[in-house]
Amino acid sequence: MKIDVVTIFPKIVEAGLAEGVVGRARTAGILDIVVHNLRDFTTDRHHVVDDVPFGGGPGMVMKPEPFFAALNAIRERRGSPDVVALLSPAGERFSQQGARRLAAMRHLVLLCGRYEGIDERVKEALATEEISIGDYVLSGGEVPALAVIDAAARLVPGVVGDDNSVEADSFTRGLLDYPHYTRPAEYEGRQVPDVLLSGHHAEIRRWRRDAALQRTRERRPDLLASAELDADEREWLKRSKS
Ligand code: JBZ
Repeated sequence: MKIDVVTIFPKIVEAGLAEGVVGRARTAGILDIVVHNLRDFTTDRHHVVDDVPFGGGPGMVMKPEPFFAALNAIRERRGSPDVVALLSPAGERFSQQGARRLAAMRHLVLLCGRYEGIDERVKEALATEEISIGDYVLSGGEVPALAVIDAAARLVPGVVGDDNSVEADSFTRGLLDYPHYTRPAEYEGRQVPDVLLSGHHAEIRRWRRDAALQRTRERRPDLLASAELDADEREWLKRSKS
């Protein structure tokens, strides 16, 4: 999978992509990610990327020309992308379903904004979509871009070493995860549930399934509506309703 990121803070983005699962997949050649400095696509001596807003008002707006030049360079050097996503508070909320859709693309471009916003013509003429990671105020699109890359990349075959671990992930089935424990079996007076030490694999599976369902109902009941539940799980929820 090819990904290009356009930003005025390439070091922030590179740092977020250098380690962990994504870093390893880059080294292994499974992910071909290039981070571009937007200032490299300016033509003035001072590499200015922003300007005052037409109509007045506070703050600065990112100029369109550097983004257009960056996209032209990406098309020439890297080919035509399938998706050009602008990270923006006005975008569609990113979700695991959105991650699955992007993970199936061959070439993705992510445009990061800063300042008060980006000239609307970048959205109109360059972006094929706008993505937001959630309702909180951020100072730029770099952290959202890293979140989108991480979520999508994990779903690309070979990026996560163990397919079983992706399959087991919370949200793969639309439920919260069950509680995890490792040694020691007792720590500061807190015991690991006996069933997990019992070696009874069927009972362990059942305990984990019930714990995941209980937790999801308590903390994220909204998830149950669209979770992939089998007949047993629906029955357990019905029976255990308190
Ligand atoms: C995002 C100006 O650049 C920004 C500012 C806030 C922001 C983004 C880009 S993307 N918030 C989000 O994902 O919600």
